[in-house]
Amino acid sequence: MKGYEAENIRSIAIIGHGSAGKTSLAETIMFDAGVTNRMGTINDGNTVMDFLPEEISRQISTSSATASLEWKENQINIVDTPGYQDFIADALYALVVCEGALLVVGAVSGVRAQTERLYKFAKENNAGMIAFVNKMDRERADFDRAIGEMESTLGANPVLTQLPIGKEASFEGVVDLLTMKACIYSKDGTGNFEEKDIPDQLKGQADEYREKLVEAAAESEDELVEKYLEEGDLTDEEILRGLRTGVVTGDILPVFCGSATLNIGVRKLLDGIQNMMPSPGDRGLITGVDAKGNETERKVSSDEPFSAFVYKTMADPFAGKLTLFKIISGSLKADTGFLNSTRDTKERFGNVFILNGKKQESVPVVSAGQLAAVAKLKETKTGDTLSDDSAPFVLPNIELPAPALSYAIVPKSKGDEEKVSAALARLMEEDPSMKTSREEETRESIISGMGQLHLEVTVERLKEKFGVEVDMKVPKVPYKETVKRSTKLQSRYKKQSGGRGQYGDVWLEIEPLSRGSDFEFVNKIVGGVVPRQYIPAVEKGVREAMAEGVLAGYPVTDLKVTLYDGSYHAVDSSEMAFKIAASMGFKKGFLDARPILLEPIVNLNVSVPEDFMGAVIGDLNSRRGKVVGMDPGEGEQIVNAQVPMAEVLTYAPDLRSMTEGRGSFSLSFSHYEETPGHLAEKIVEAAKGDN
Ligand SMILES: Nc1nc2c(ncn2[C@@H]2O[C@H](COP(=O)(O)OP(=O)(O)O)[C@@H](O)[C@H]2O)c(=O)[nH]1
Ligand SMILES: [Mg+2]
Repeated sequence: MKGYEAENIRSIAIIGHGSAGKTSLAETIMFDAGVTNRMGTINDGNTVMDFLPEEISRQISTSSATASLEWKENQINIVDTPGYQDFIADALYALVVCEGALLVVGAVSGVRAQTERLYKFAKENNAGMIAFVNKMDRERADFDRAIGEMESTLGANPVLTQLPIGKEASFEGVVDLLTMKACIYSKDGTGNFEEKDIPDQLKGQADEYREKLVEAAAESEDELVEKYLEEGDLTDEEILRGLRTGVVTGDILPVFCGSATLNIGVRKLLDGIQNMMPSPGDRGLITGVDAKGNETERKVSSDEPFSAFVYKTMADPFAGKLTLFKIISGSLKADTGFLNSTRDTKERFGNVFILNGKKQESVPVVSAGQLAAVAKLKETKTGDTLSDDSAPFVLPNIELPAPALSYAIVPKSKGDEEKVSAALARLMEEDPSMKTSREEETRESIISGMGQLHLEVTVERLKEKFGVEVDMKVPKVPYKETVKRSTKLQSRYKKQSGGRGQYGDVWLEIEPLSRGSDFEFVNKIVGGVVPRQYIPAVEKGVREAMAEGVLAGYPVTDLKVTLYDGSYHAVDSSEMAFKIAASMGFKKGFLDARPILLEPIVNLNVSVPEDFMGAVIGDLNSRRGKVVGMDPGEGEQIVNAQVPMAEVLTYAPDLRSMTEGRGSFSLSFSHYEETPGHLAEKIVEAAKGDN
């Protein structure tokens, strides 16, 4: 690959819902551009972009993949992204580094929930967009409906650049509204086409949409509007210029169509990418902060100091770590180093690569606007900014959606705990949307992620890459125990049979405290009836009993224990004896003080389209949830509720099926509340069974 200047580079994130045909389209694009000489398929598991074992076995993309190719005078970089919400992090990072987004919409499926989410994020990132209506060869393909949904659901301004010729099994090509020719593709997958006159039955429609296309081009620039109004037409160059301006400003969404697997319409799409998509410089100045934290700007140009943004990390236990980044400014030579300006550490590396899926091409230098990769960096993570040592520059990282689902993981073979946590740490390097934690209260290792599929794939990766096998379990609820009334008791621990005995004697009062008060220990001993040196042992005995739990093995909270009387033996008393007396006494008193179980309550914010509101609220009621408020959002409602954690451990898949994938939610801990009696009984029973 020769070195291209920024204005001749197009970096495109291919986005859209799962199964729209993004990976297949990427494969065909690479074939048409001569990168490969044979088209792989999803079914055969031999595409360039879906190369991970889990992608081949599941036939879906779980990770983004990058390829660089040459098309006419340009270099086109494509980042094929996963379409499922579970793997959205990769799609979001791709949209940060690509100026352009290619929105793939299935001709049968139309616009889906995930299409909407990704479209919205692409807009927020000022990506210039064009759309490709794919699978025109499929049964029930409906081009017009797909266009209608772009307007109504996405709120986009679709501008047709083509009309499909035929559909379903008889789909054979497109009318190119730019050249006003019919392009009839050969059906052998070569992507070759013949230019013919527009068929009679499409002529009227073609004229109508040609006019709309020229109007849309004219409207994006004042100069073009004037000319169009005066002369009634624009030259081909002017039309392309106008369309490109409309794409860069985000005012229009030019639409192409075809079939990825039959290689129909893809060459025309590549021309469209080259002619209409923004180049890296079209984003204008890039704003970040310098070493002192002051706002500063960079021009996308090789003349500026080096800076780059890391959009992907691939961890391979054998080949080592590969870091993928987009060069914002300056250039980078092989066998040098840079500053990780986010972490303020220097990194060194050998080769600089340009990627085609997992294939690496080593290049001597890369410059502004390029996507490239280096291997074996020590500290760099996805979302970091890299800079020239002498000119630190830091871009903000993106905010990923909060994890939606958690599981406890248990190694299949005992003793693998450390191996598992080391492997998880490595996986987190490449997957910023995965989180791990240790729940001290339930003594479980937890992994949290975007959804069921995400966590299942994570567990698969543990096995594939690191050879550790784990089971996923619904995590335990961190219940707590407390009491509802006060009680007083004496507890005497005495062993006096030969030799030195044991003697400790305490009088304790146990009183409930309000929620969230934790624990208070009060010493009211007067006159040394319990000698001073034994008091800490008494408190320790109580604390140990509390940590172990009395009712069902959950930690005790929200109460006060007062030591108000006792007695001792000059020879037999010891710290140990007082600790045991206190611990036994506490347990006895606790059971006498109307013990209850407390359960964690979470704040749940659910975003749903209006149509699903009723179902979601009804479901929350059946989960013992209380709706505390509703905020109208854009075309949707946000339901704020408080729900017992025990009822929403698997809310992610449930909400998904309840809302056809269109609902999303976030969850945070709120407070503890008494568990209703009948449920508490069951939990106590279950705890007895465990022991
Ligand atoms: N008939 C037909 N099938 C397609 C087309 N594009 C993709 N597919 C099939 O649709 C499925 C999903 O494709 P894939 O490329 O994995 O979609 P992605 O999830 O968007 O990457 C695969 O079985 C493909 O073979 C197309 O244009 N026509
Ligand atoms: Mg895919």
